[in-house]
Amino acid sequence: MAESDHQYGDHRDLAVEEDRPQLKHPPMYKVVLLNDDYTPMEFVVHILEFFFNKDRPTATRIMLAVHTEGKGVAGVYSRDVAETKVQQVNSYSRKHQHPLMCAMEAE
Ligand code: TYC
Repeated sequence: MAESDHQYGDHRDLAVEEDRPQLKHPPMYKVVLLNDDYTPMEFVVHILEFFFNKDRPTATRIMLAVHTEGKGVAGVYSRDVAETKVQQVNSYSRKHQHPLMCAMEAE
């Protein structure tokens, strides 16, 4: 036992477990496109390519899924990125006078 342990006793019998840091992954958000009757299919494909980096076959598949099922996931992002995508897509659609709606949902 070390000389310095005399005052408080030594702790060689103490079981110490490392505190595990309580880290959580940040929540992710789905960015969804909603169907409507007026936005041209080609415009939706362009949105998926330009804002969501999809290749043309993938963009076409997602657009058709939204068209037939009512909505579909364009991508999954952190909150800030999802918010920015939604804003960009909605203002771009309005600028081109299309009613396309983009929204986010917690995963
Ligand atoms: N339903 C539209 C049409 O028939 C196409 C469309 C697809 C619109 C997906 C919006 O998110 C959308 N022209």
